[in-house]
Amino acid sequence: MSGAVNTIERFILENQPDYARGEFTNLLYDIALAAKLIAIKTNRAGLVNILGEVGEDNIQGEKQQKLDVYADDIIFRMCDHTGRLCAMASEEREGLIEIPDRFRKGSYVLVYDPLDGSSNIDVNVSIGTIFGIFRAVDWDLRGRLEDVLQPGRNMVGAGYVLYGASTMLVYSTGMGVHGFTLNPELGEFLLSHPNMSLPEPPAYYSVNTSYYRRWSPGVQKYLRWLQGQEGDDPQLSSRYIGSLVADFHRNLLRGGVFCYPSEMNKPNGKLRLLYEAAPLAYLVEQAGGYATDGHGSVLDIVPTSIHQLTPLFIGNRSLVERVESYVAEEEK
Ligand code: FDP
Repeated sequence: MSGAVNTIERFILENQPDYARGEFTNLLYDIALAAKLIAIKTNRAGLVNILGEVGEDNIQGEKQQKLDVYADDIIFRMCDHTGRLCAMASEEREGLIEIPDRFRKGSYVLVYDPLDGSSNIDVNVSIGTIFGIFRAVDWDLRGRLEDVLQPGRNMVGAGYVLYGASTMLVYSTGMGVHGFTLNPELGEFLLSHPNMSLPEPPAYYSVNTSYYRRWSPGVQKYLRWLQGQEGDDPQLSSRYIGSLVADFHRNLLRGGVFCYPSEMNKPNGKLRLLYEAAPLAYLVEQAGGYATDGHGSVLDIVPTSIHQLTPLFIGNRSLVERVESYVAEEEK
């Protein structure tokens, strides 16, 4: 074999700043290990169903867990006792997740969606985990709500894991976006996509067009522009999986825009700001792109609650900025 094998552990270690104490680096390892455990389970999703439905006992007499609950539990248990975090927030849990009193607390905060795209789990379509990392607001105190309610702009790292034809972990700590593919024989994430950036010209737009009638006139006009009906044709093709991580990943590799706009009866759309939109907005900026809620950068929105929703348009800057101008035009 020629050349060095660049594992995620090696890459993270080699890229940590000289002053690093290892706390942040080790947190990334913890997430990578949780991702491997979740990947093992998602790869067996069909088999698990054959062996027993959710809610029934499996052959060991244990209760079968839903995959998203399982993924949440793995991440929580991987991170609760390490002394690296002072708080967490998860899509699967209502309130702030405090570090149990019996454990030392750390100075970082983890927000995560353990298994995004849950409607795709049972049909063997790609799903993913999304995460974002903040520094605690006050390092001396145990975790408080204000530690998680920070704008995406304050993130010190973010990433996702895609459980697809292969498992990939893509992350950034503010020095570019790097992708690793899980080698199942080695059980290691290997560097496969260094320095990812959104290609130009972009190839795709991704949106659930069946909601067209529920959008504002500005967003409807934007869709027509994406389709080349408004002149200045961006020459895009359409792809929509309906799994945010998978749609985002494809567009990161090929160039494009993913949209989940607000709707007449859903003024803030469907996606969650803190642990879905903001981490991907952080990544997309690192890859040279942009994410907006239609009015301004998603990274500047200060959350007021853990499960807050936001409209999302994310991808190549040239495509995303156009929606802001159409929305501004309609609001004049
Ligand atoms: P899901 O409902 O399957 O969990 O985050 C929610 C999400 O998936 C995203 O992954 C996905 O992009 C979106 O919802 C799909 O929503 P629609 O079915 O309304 O298009």
